Parts: sequence; C-alpha cells; structure tokens
Amino acid sequence: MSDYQLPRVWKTPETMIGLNRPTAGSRFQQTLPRGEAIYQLYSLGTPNGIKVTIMFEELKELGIDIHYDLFKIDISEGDQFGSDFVAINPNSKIPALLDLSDGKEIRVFESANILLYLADKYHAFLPETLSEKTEVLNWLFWQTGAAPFLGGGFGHFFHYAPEKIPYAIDRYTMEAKRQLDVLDKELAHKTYISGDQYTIADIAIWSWYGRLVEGKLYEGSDVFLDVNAYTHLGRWARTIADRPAVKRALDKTYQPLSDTADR
Ligand SMILES: N[C@@H](CCC(=O)N[C@@H](CS)C(=O)NCC(=O)O)C(=O)O
Repeated sequence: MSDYQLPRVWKTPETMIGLNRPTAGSRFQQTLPRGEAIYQLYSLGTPNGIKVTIMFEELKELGIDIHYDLFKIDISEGDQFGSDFVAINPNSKIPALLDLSDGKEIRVFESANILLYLADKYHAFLPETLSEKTEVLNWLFWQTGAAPFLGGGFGHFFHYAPEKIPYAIDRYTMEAKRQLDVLDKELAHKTYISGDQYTIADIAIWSWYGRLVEGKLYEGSDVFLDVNAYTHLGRWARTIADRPAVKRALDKTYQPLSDTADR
C-alpha cells in the first residue's frame, strides 16, 4: 500500500515541474513561419498529427489540387507553448491548421475537427445522407473520446511513466483491450468502420488503433495487448496501411521552425 496522503488543496509537486504545468496560455513569444500554400499545418508525426497529413494526401489522391506547408512543432521542446501557436490553438496541442484561402484566415484545431473541416470543404470522405453521415460521426466522436484512454491512460502508464504502477497499467490495459474488441466486433461484418466506404472515421481511428496493432505505437505493446487476437481489426489496419496516400503521409518531411523564439 502507498503511504501517499491526499493534501486538502493540491499543489504542483516540485518533481513534476517541467513541460507539463497546470496552467494554459503562451509562455514565450514565437513567430511561426508561413509558406506559400493556402494551408499552413503545424504538426508532428504522432497519431493525432498523422490524421491530417493522411487526409491531405487522400484528397490529393482524388485529384484535388491541394497544397499545404508542413511545419514541425517539437512538443518535447515546448514549441506548442509559443505565442503564435497558442493563438491558433489555445489548448497547446498539435495538430493546428491555418486556412488562408480567399484572403481570410481560419484557424482549425482538434484533429477530428480538422478532418471534418476538410471533408466538408471538399465533399470527400464523408457521405452526404444524414444516416450515413451520422454513422461516420458516431465513429469519429468515438475516437476522440476513446483515444485519451489509450494514449494518456494505457500508453502513459505502460511506456512513459517513470515507475510501473500495476493498478494503473491493469486498469488502462483492460480499457484498451475493451476498445480493441469494440473495433474488432464491428469490423467483423464491415469493410470499413462505418460501412463499405473509407471515411474520415477510418483515418482518425487507424491513426491510433491501426498504428497500435501494427506495433508502431508503444514498444512491446502489440504483444502485451495480444493484438493478433483481433483478426478483423488486423485485416482493416493492413488494408488502410497499404493505401498510397497513407504511405506518403507517413513519409512526409516536416520543415523545422526557424528559431524566432524568445524563450
Ligand atoms: N484532442 C486533441 C489531442 C491532441 C494532442 O494530444 N496532441 C499531442 C500530441 S499527439 C500534443 O500536442 N501534446 C503536447 C502536450 O501535451 O504538451 C486532438 O485530437 O487534436
């Protein structure tokens, strides 16, 4: 049993002061670079980040003339707390997108919302009929609700936490496996997660759960979670991994920020 005593009012422990803090807002002035394209994407090759590069590459694959500049926000260096980035996403998380088309400047944050924004704008990867669209949104919102338990819960305690805490690992492994079973049972009778069409829901879910079952998320977690048992999920994950746009998106080079930060 731990000898931890709950204080009446929580204060940040000295040992936890680092990039994570219990406050929001920018921490330093930083001017973000801008390229020539109408879309400026500030991101990184993480599961939430790759959703957007996959979407852009899929739109290109449809023959749409679309261009974006891709800049690296190094979250391990704290770039997400620079003033320009926080002005685009006050939540200080990648990915964040600026749409500069038609002389306007629209900021878009939350990866699922960026997918929805681009799907709406280009009428792609999101069906138009209410019933089909609703089923896609069921799964898109499922992903945004479920993945924090996979990443912030399971991934954190399995891989990143400085000590292995059995209660936390067991609790989040149980939930991660339950989520894998949800997907596997659905995919037993459908090609894609919302039916027979590939949509933004597949892009969002694959970026987390597809990468997990491919063994690309947290080292050793594919074996630990026995992902091969989820055969339908595995079939779906491989189908999406084979898409040319997905391969291109995973190979993308991120331009570094020129060092304009005043930290
Ligand atoms: N719900 C957000 C989550 C974004 C998110 O958690 N991004 C992570 C990387 S995958 C991040 O920027 N972390 C930096 C930090 O927490 O300081 C989304 O889907 O866009």
